[in-house]
Amino acid sequence: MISILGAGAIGQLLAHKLTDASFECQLIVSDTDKYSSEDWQFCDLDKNISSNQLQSSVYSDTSPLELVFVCVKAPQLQSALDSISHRLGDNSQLVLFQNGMGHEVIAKHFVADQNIFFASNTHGAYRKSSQSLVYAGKGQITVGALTQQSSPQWFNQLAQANTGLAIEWASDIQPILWRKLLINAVINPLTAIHRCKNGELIKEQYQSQLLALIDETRRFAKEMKFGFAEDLKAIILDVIKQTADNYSSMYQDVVAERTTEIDAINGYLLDQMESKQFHAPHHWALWSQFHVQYPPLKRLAE
Ligand code: KPL
Repeated sequence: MISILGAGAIGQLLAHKLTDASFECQLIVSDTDKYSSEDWQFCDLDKNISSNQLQSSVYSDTSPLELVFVCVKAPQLQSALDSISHRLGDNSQLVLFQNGMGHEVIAKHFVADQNIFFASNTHGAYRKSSQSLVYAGKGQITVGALTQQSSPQWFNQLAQANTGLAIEWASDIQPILWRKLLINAVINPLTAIHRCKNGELIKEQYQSQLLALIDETRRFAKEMKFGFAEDLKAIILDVIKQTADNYSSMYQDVVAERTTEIDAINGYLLDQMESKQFHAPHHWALWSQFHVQYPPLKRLAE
């Protein structure tokens, strides 16, 4: 049984795709979440609407959890894992889907190092309402482990199944997580600030800011000696194109007045830039612009 912690856009996308591919899976939702029925709607890439009966369980249930795809956002990671800690045992495995980096520091309090995995997702999806999901851009999911190099059995079963999720294994996940962090650090705050879909970022009015940020990010990636550095502009523009019809996760959070992943993504990046004494005026300007528009105190008052 695959358990999916969090019924946000990516949690629901996984639940639909795994259910369609006949995997036994359940959504683990907070005790306070209210869902009207077991019927969950799905709008696919061709805008066809279907529905699935998705199994769910609340945090406080007692059945043990073996394989957990952790799909809550970075700011909720600690509290969500705290809420299910009574259901985790020595063999429980956590697959962390959060944007940003460094989340193993929290996961290590709950499971052994060899049971921690990371997933880097570039599929785009957003919720139209709590049980209605729009799949808005095909991407892929790359999975890797904190400690081991070879893929576990559950991964092999998933990768071989016809889920349509384009799942791959990476023996070294760190550069993949970095690449995703750098993509998110440009796209997510810009779409939140300009309140637009990913694809609108290439409009003339946003172009100079977008290109300056991409260039600064590319130079940082080069300084970090990432193999993908020279391709970063093409990579980011391609994600914008592939997910043009999507609302980024940060856009969705600011519109719903939820705490965003700005600290886990841009905060982490700026810390790394500072520790390498990398001059990043465009990223600092983006950080300020975001916080002027969405002041932390306002977000704390939620
Ligand atoms: O990861 C994403 C996000 O919104 O967090 C992308 C790939 C940018 C899709 O919107």
